[in-house]
Amino acid sequence: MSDSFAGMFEEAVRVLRRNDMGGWTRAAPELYPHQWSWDSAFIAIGLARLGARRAASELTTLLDGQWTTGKIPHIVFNPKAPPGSYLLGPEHWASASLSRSASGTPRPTSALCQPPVHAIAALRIFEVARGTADEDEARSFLSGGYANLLAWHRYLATARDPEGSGLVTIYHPWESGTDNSPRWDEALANVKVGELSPYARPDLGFVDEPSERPTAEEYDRYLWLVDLLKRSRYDEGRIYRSHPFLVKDVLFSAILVAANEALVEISRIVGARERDVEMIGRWIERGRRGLDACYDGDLGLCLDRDLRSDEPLRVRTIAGFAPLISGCTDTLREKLLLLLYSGTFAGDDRLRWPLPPSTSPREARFHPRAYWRGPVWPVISWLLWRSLKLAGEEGRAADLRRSSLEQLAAGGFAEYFEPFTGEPLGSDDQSWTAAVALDWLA
Ligand code: 2M8
Repeated sequence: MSDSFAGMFEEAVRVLRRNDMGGWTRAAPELYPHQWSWDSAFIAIGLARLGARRAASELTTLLDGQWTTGKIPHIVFNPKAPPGSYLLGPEHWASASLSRSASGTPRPTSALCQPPVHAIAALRIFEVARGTADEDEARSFLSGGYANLLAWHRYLATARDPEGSGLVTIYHPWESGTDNSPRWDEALANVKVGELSPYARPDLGFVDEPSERPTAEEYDRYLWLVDLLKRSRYDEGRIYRSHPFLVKDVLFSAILVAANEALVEISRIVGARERDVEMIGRWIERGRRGLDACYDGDLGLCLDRDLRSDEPLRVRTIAGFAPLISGCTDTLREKLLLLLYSGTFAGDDRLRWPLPPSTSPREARFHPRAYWRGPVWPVISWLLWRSLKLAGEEGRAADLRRSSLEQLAAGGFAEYFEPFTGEPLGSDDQSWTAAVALDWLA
């Protein structure tokens, strides 16, 4: 561990212990009192550094919430969370009563999903445990979880991609994990909000300023989209026919390719059938082809596509670097890296640290404090760092890691950071931030 970050590892452990709910971890102490899907995957990656058993239980408790369709819901609820502490509780989603596929889960769940970091996390637990006393434990966790992970990826490759495009369709900005990113502005603008019951915003009580959270207009649309999904009884066919927000998400799709690469390795470790391995291989190829087709030569980025308007969503955000995460040709990687380190992203000389902001500061809709519209997110930095390492970009990966740790040393384990000042924003003691720090420091 590097001396200059002495004490940070222990601090990160303290945050994860504070948020430990007994076998699983809430995403943040107050703002997010439940178990979130991709948060838990990142948390498991961090916890792997403390032992396989607790890291594995982070994922198995999440997988207990899996629907029979294979979907891993974006929230598995905490039965002990104070009533009203999070805007949409289990009673609002009513998942088990509206959909038979959600009825068998021990804890209630939401009905959306989030990017599939889980297989990457599961493999990481094994890799860290390999050659230690935890190896058998990690191997049996992989054997137990393999079928769930395969069912999850199959759900994404089929129900979420009936076109066979290699790209995942999302039904709600929350599914992207980058909720208020300008990626979704145009598609959301086409959603006509109907009659909504009045609602309060508990989230605004847990941050310093309302500008750090999505706007009232955005929230109206978020809630209206959930209402429409409920009316479809969360049935994929009905949603596909009638839902006004259907978007091919390039970041989600790229994470799926990376997760499928991890699943191939897992399938070998657990001795899965050869035809599974071949099928996953086909998903990987299809995913890369789909992402290639989304590359926009003018912006030099990969763009999401609105299926309702059949138009690409033209805005420069971190999601545009999706092919770095999925893996791509050397030529495309070179082009993307040039842009990533240019003044349009991490090379902007006003930045406190050379870390990629969630939205390019050169975009008119960039906002340095507004959540996914500009701030730097350590988990995204971690994903890019991992991709750089896999691509053999050791020097760039090392710099990104160091700058990220400097950001955390100065601002703590915040949810996200103002890119120019480094000010910590959103929630304090955010679990996934502490988790990626553990992985970087171990
Ligand atoms: C944020 O999203 C939730 C809705 O899912 C919210 O704002 O209430 C996002 O940053 C998302 O990516 C993250 O998983 C979640 C919990 O950290 O918070």
